[in-house]
Amino acid sequence: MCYNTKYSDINLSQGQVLVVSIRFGPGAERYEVPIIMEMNETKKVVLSGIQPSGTLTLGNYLGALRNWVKVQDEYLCYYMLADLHAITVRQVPADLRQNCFKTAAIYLAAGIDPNKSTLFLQSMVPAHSQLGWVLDCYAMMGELNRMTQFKDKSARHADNINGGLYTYPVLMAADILLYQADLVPVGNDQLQHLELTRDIATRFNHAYSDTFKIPKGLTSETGARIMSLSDPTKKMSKSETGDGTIFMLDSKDVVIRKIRKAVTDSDGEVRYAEGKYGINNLMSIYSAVTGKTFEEIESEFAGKGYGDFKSAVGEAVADELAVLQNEYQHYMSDKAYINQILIEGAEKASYVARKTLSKVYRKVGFYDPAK
Ligand code: ATP
Ligand code: LTN
Repeated sequence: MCYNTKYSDINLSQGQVLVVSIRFGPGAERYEVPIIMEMNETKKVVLSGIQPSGTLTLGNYLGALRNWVKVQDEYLCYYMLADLHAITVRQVPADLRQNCFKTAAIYLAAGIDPNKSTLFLQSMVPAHSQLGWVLDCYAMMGELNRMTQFKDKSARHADNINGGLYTYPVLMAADILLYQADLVPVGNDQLQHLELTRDIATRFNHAYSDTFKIPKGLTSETGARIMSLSDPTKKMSKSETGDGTIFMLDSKDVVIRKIRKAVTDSDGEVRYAEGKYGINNLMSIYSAVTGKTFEEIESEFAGKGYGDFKSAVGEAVADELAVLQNEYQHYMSDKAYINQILIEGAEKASYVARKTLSKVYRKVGFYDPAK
């Protein structure tokens, strides 16, 4: 039997992979055959990920997620839930499962559009672990010893300094290189890992022949490094408990309260200056959310105290998050939809990742009886 189906309403852009499932078979017995169509790749490729190790923070949003949404039309984007990375720190299994699902809903609520970008769960694409192992053999201990995130996290989790925590940046390199990514939108704290990715890729390309694209970071001017409200010399992070972190799902009251309590100096003047860590941080947040420059913010609050400024920051952040929280509730009530997105996303991602992996396997000399 032959069906001629017109896909006139499917707008497949250059480089996107389309997975079509055809259902056939009598009665309730149905078979699904995925067919993958691929357009010639011309758009630049973007890949990024966030660990689903808790509720995402304002730092994750302003430093990463919001920028992912902005570049979706221009680039061919792969956005991952980095669950393999999350287990480098002990997770409660039920919480990790739930956080994966919730983070997928947050990605969608923030505006990641599965018709434009591939949204997937890292553990569903085995090529990440497979390439990660190969690249472990091309990363030097001296390089890994220099990683500041490893040093920070091993100090914070002194009872669990495991091998995964140490080789974490190599798995991140595998994530990026599998998709031949040109650009990686991340916050400033990840630039050292990105530099290592470039070094590993260059080393591999020199040892064999050109295999990997050498990626570049993509950081935003504002929001690339949001600091903790309770200690503005430290990065705001989802694993910090207490009032220093604003979570994307915090209610308006909580956001306003946390910002009101934010640590500031005693100078009393809203201006961006060396050493005014707390105010600088609030100005960065306000600037990222409202689009106002530091000069505009300084003149808006000239002659006013920190109280007025903090109220304005609180309102602006809460309003931005409220829109997203509404969408989030909507997605959370549609489990089947999210599951379907994750299944399709993993199929599309696997297709692309497998191509790079088999190239790598061939180059390093693994025997393939089929060839
Ligand atoms: P954890 O506390 O579990 O280590 P995290 O909050 O630091 O996590 P990640 O999953 O490591 O978040 O980071 C995901 C993305 O969010 C990365 O691109 C990272 O650069 C960005 N990011 C995280 N925290 C901030 C921050 N405070 N400011 C700007 N960007 C951030
Ligand atoms: N290491 C990142 C999360 C992450 C990532 C990636 C970011 C894992 N794989 C690939 C960009 C590209 C972090 O801890 N912030």
